[in-house]
Amino acid sequence: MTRNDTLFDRAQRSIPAGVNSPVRAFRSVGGTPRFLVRGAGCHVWDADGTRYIDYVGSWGPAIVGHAEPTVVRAVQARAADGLSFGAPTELEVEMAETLIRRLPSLELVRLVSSGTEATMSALRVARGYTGRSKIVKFEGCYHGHGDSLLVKAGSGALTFGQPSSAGVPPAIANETVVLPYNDAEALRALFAADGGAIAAVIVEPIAGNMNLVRPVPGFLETLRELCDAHGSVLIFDEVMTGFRVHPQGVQGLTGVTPDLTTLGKVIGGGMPVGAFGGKRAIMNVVAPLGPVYQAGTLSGNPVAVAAGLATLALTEAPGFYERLAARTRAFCDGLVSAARDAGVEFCADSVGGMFGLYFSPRVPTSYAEVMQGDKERFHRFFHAMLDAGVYLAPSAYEAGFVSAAHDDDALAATLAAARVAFAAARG
Ligand code: KE4
Repeated sequence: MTRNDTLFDRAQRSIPAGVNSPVRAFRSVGGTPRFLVRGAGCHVWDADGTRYIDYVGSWGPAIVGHAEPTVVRAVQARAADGLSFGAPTELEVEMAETLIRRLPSLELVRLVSSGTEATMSALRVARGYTGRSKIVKFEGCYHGHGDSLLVKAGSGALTFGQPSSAGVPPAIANETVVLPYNDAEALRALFAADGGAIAAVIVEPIAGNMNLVRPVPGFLETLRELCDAHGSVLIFDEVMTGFRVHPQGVQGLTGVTPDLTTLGKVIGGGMPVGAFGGKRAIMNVVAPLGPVYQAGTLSGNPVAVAAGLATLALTEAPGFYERLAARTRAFCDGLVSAARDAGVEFCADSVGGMFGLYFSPRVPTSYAEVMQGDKERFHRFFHAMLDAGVYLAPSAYEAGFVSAAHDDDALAATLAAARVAFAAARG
């Protein structure tokens, strides 16, 4: 029994499936989850002392690497003055001003403690602002575990084959319309039939929870056009893509401007910070300004915000995003070359510091195409890479992440491991 095995047995006696978030349980890839004890730069260590090159990065937050010294010092200094007050602090004003400065579509923004809180709050704001109830989401997109959004969701829900969760009352689920991602015509038809009843369309503007799936040309523009025509609120869920794929997220990359944006992950740098915001006219409905209630004991928590601000400051270094995108692209190109040499059908895609790996003939543009990928091959590849000291997301339906701390040595070691792992994956 390894330390990981012992800890996993112990954890399952007190925590459902031994984990505090389902995707961590390794249920789809099999085997024992690694109990991580330390991170530094692009590396993490597990309870048995094994070191891994980390391409999960806490599912996106670790964009500057683990235990980055300036981030750690910011947290230590802030914590020394008290952890939380439940009162306004200057630091959360600085965070709000930073987000507004970096995302021009934001006029007012509220901080929360997770991406789930951000998306559930944004939906309530859209419903309160429009007076309508119906929302539209897309199959394979994951927006956290709010009731209205656990309908044909991605990420862990998709990984375990329960895209629509038990426990969501039909009365709530029936207010959520799910369409195929990238299917603009299906959206046109829905709005033609029911546009006046639609409060909001929420979308991952680059999907990362059914693996990485880009919007096809015109898809986001169509969302914008139809929401304008029917008075519906367009919500870009940039919890994963915000400050990850571009200095201004997908809205900066594409020029398509949402009415509301949800954020998380990078803006907390590994500490619990989320945010929702957008047009002042819409955000004016948020309590206590307006009638839409939303609250949080630890919202804007100064220690968490200190980590986020220090992380965001590091991403503003000259050339940060260019270097991150180039490194991520080199990672993908190297894997494609290794797979070709091993005679394995494989492709990869990346946008900024986020990537997708597919055991498929071509990069998928829809949920249906993602589902045609060779999941068993991925599982064999995942474990061969894990055994070689490379920690990938334990699911064929997750995007992966490169950080500013992934250097040439880490990339070379990863590609050396991949040459062996693809041969193992071939089966
Ligand atoms: P959190 O509540 O997990 O902070 O954020 C929910 C969320 C919302 N929107 C998007 C686009 C997201 O990707 C997420 C969370 N992402 C997953 C990873 N695919 C978190 C990992 C997990 O659930 O443990």
